[in-house]
Amino acid sequence: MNTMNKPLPRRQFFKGAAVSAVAVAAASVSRVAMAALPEPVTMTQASTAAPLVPPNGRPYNPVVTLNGWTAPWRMNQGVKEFHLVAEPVLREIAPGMNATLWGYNGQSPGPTIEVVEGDRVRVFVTNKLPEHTTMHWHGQRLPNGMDGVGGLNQPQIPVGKTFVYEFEARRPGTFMYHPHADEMTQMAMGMMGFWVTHPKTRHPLIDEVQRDFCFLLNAYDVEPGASTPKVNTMLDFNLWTWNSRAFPGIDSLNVRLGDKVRIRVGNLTMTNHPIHLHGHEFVVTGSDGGPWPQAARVPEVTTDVAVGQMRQLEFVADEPGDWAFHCHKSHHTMNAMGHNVPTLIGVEHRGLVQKIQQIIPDYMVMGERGMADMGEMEMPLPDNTLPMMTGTGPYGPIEMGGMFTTLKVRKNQPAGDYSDPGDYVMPAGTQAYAWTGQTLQAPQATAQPAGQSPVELRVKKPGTSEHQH
Ligand SMILES: [Cu+2]
Repeated sequence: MNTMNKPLPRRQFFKGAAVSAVAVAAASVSRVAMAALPEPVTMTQASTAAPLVPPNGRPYNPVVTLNGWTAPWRMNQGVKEFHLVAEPVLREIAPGMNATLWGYNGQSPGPTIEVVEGDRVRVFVTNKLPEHTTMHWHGQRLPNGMDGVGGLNQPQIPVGKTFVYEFEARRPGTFMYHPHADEMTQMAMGMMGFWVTHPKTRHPLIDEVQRDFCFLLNAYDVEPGASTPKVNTMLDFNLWTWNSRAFPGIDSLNVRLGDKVRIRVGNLTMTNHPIHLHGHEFVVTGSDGGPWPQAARVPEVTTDVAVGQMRQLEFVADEPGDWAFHCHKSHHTMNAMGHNVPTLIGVEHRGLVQKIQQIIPDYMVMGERGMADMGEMEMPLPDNTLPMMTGTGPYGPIEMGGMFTTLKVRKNQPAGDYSDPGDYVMPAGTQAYAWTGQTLQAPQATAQPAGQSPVELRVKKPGTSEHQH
């Protein structure tokens, strides 16, 4: 898995910020300079960026976007200004596979936007796509004309144009953004991003946490060997991703033992995802509807995130180890190539192989003892294609792809350090092991309860008289 904490390439942004400072000072003389947009920040990597500690405005504990980053802003006379550029991007889904997607500022998803309850926010959206777009701010309270449904609330943003959205972030919570224009295409191509509004003061239903992670659930249908998603797919997606990354490309969530952890998840796929954490129970503390009342919070180890929903999972990471964290739909923890393979479990067809190979020289036996062989097989794949299940752990292939990663809980992970601590070293005597002693005979149920006659089975077939067996 990739290491984290790559610094943001912020030089471009600060160059823009410096220009704007001049513009603000000269506002009375130059309206043209005032109109200068904040320089868009472009991200070239798919690694997890370090949290962006707010350089101005109200302080807060920033989130960490899994395989993503937070957009820097320009403070302009008390307004936080962001600049999102909708454009074609190249996204590494996992090492060995790049997808040609549409996104924002160089990546899909776009950067996370973090603001504080009560902040005035101005977002410039520049359209560098080959077709029109808009931006919808999912879950926000805002004026109707800022809601971004093309045709309903505003004209579409034409190719090459910039629109401005401005509103106050009225509710603290977990939100997302995406186009409301040619949605099926634009979301199938990866256009989306996360939005977090931090509370401005202590909120009775929003706890302070040491680690605050966020990511979006998304899915693509990319033919093996291709790189552009099929945009008309409705059901049969073959790449199940978190923030447009598939395991083993998804970074681990690295925390310190005893940390209170929040994980914010939003679903922009076309199906539901039961998100499952090993080794701990969590409570769902809120959604895009806001913080949940205490009475609505129950312990869970899996929570379903339906289409268009967001959930906040919270727990104390008090069990050290490398804990699996994944979608519980087993076909969502697989990559492409897992589809349309017939079930061959129990089918002995090795005798046929030589005959078939006379016709199809590359023919291979697959799956007659289960599919686990696939995790180890060195099968030639088309270029730019992920094997079906590829992650490797300290004890062998993990046999997962797709929506899978790990929560790494370590006693000596320093506070604020998000780097990957490596594999967990288990204390002696705490790991399952191969049994080498005598195999015990399992006790058997007696054939019939004492003192009773054998059970009779009567079958009545349609159109026949009753038979006794
Ligand atoms: Cu799923």
